[in-house]
This record gives sequence, C-alpha cells and structure tokens, in this order.
Amino acid sequence: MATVPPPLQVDAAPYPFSFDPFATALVLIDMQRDFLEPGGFGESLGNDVNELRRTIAPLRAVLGACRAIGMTVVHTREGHLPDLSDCPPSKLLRGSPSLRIGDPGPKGRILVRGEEGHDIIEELYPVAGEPVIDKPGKGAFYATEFGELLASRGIRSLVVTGVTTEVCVHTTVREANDRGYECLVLSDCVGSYFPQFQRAGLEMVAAQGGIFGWIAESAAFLAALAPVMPAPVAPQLS
Ligand code: TIU
Repeated sequence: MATVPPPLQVDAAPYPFSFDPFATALVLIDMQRDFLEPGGFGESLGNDVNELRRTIAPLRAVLGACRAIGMTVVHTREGHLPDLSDCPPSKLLRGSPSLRIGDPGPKGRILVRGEEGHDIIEELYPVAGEPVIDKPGKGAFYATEFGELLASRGIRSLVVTGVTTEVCVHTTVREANDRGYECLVLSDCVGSYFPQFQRAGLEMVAAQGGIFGWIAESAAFLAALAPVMPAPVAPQLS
C-alpha cells in the first residue's frame, strides 16, 4: 500500500502551518517593474521603492527552493488591455491626475499589458511552464483563470508573496479565504511603500486565531521544505 507522506510544518503565527508541497502553490503577486524599479510608476508617485525591493532577495531564495522541489509556481501581473476596456472608470479616475493608468509613463504606458513597466522584474522572471496570470483587479481571482488553474492542479494551500502587502496581496488572500484556500503569507517576501501598512497588513492576516491565514518568515518556510529538498549534486571529477 502506498504511504502518504506526513504534511510539512512551518513555524508560523498564530500556530504552525501544515501543508503538502504538492497541493500548494507559491504565488508571486505583481513583482512588476512599475512597482519595484527606480524610475517606474510607483516611484513617480513619490513612493520609496526600496521598501518593496527588500523582498527581492528572500523571494529569490524561496522561488529557487520551490522550483527545485517541483512545486507549482504562479506569477501575477496587474494591468489592462491597451484600449483599457477592462479598466472600470472608477479605477481609471483614481490616483494622481497627472499620471493615470494608460498614460505614457517612464517605462511605457502605465499598467498596460505588453509595456516594459508592466512586466516582471528580471530577478524573479518566470521560467518556461510557470503560469503568469494577467489580472485587471487587485485580487488574483477576479476576472482571471487563476481559480481554474489551482483547481486543475489540486491546489489547496497558497504561499503568498509579492507587492503590495495591503493592496494586491491582501485582496488575493481575502479572495482565497472565501474560496477555501489555506494561505501562508511570508512576511519578508511581501512589501508595502508604507511601513505602518506593512505591519498592520501582516498582523491582520494572523489576528483572531488566523482570520485570513498564517504569517511566517521565509527562513521558517525554507526550513520546513528542507526534508523534501533534492540533495545537491556533487561536482563531477573528470
Ligand atoms: N499590486 C498592487 O498592490 N497594486 C497597487 O496598486 N498597489 C498599491 O499599493 N498602490
């Protein structure tokens, strides 16, 4: 009889997070040039992109480990069709009147699919076979194929990373909750331009006995993966 491996456990708040890595997806939310790079849309609005850039190194380590194990990895990008037909007027009219979605920005048209600023930063660029979900909203489920993709792979848990903590990360975690997914948010792999929102956003996830899920540092997640990590390949002696 085939034995079922025990679930892995992450040292997390409000209590340990149990998961099966093969029923879990690593989700990287909107790690796009326009939000993270100097000279992009985020910085042009007066934000300090370094508040987001500190997520890149820990997220690279997590991404590398998940790829090595063969876990499902899903990337998302926030953006709109070039004719903006998928952008509600309420979203279009919000924000700075001098720089709106669809306007020419420092890295092409702001939040428009196919433009330089809309794409994912090089450090975390998807590899062949990793789905990229283009989403017109803040949440990854709204008006996308994300839910169907997770269902088709038997995914029950999400390890959520990306930017920004209180906007697209939170919206996705809330959407996922209502759809029955268990969510672990990696605190050093999510970022906000506003330190007070970063703190409150993380606290809100784990409050009330884990009202939206769990939070943990990436080191705790990597430690939990250690038993299923492939052994490093020894150098070949010739
Ligand atoms: N991806 C995402 O969070 N989109 C935003 O617009 N975030 C802000 O914090 N503005």
